[in-house]
Amino acid sequence: MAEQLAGQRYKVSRRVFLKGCTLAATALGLSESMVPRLVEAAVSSERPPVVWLHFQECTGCTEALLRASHPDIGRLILDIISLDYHETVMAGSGRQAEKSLQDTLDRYSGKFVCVVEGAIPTRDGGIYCKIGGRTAMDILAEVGPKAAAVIAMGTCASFGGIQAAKPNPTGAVGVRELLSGPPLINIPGCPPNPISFLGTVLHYFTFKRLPRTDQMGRPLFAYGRKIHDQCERRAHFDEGRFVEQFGDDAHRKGYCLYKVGCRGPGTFSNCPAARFNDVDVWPVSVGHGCIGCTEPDFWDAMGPFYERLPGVTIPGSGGGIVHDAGTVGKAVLGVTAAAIGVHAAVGIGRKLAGRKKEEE
Ligand code: FSX
Ligand code: SF4
Ligand code: F3S
Repeated sequence: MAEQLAGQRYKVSRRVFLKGCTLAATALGLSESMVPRLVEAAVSSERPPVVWLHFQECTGCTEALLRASHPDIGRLILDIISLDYHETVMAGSGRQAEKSLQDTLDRYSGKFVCVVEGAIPTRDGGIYCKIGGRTAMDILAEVGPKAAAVIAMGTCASFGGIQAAKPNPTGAVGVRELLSGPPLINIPGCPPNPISFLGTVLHYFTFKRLPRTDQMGRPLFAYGRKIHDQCERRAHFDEGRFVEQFGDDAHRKGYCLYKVGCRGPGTFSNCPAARFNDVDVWPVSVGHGCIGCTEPDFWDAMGPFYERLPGVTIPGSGGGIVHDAGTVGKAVLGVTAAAIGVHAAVGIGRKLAGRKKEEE
């Protein structure tokens, strides 16, 4: 297996391969003993090809994946998925690109995975997003039903995103509004965390089905818990220590950002545990509140972003403490366990990286 991993077909090293699979297994909540199964599925010749469609979006989802300063994770994803069509990274263009899409649809009908990035404008016959002379609506209507599974990558493809913000001039919608038939999963976030995508893909390759989801179609492994219940500033919230203004003393001390607009109490995502990039940060850790980018209609529903999220009881505000001490204790323990889980995986990756350097 080691030779095979480091071998001809894969551009990433065995170390990166194992690190990525370990990270994905941890994010999925699988035990370390499952890593070999994920690796086996990732190197299998039976992996379905992937067709990656770009519609109405900023390409931030692909950028986040490719420029993750976990650069290895981006490379690993491109290695694991057999990418037959992706308008941003493919070498072909024009008619050649369109032909490669048609060839994939002909050869792998019912077998490929379709990833959609971006919303689909539906007003005026869908004319606000056209590729190769065809509307995004037409392309999705042709490609989507032929896919074995569809992954809506990012908040735009999941729920319409900023394009769908009021007054939604182009009639932008997410994939689920237009497509029924193949199993569909949403990986929201603007942009989403590459780990959530990697975990979903490896789950699909390994178990031949998409992971379990919530009512919004988001995988529970990544979107099953509130940001607020995993946040490292939660103790400050519970003790009533808040930033009142950006730049004040409380801000410098790292207190809770709820009063300056943090949407963590109303947002479901794994950001505090998965974090972004090799420098291990996420919005709250660098001093800005969560703006709820994984939630449907967040541009409208979560704003104004710098005012308090309504409907949250603040400890010591006269409304009583939100949880009793036991519940808080369990929540904090849960947070710590989740954070340790993912960071242990990152640690394993780093140790492997260190060992590799020593060997070199
Ligand atoms: Fe949307 Fe993705 Fe936000 Fe951008 O492609 S989720 S605008 S980061 O890029 O679709
Ligand atoms: Fe963290 Fe925001 Fe919750 Fe405060 S309100 S504990 S900063 S998620
Ligand atoms: Fe988005 Fe909030 Fe995470 S803004 S990136 S869901 S911390």
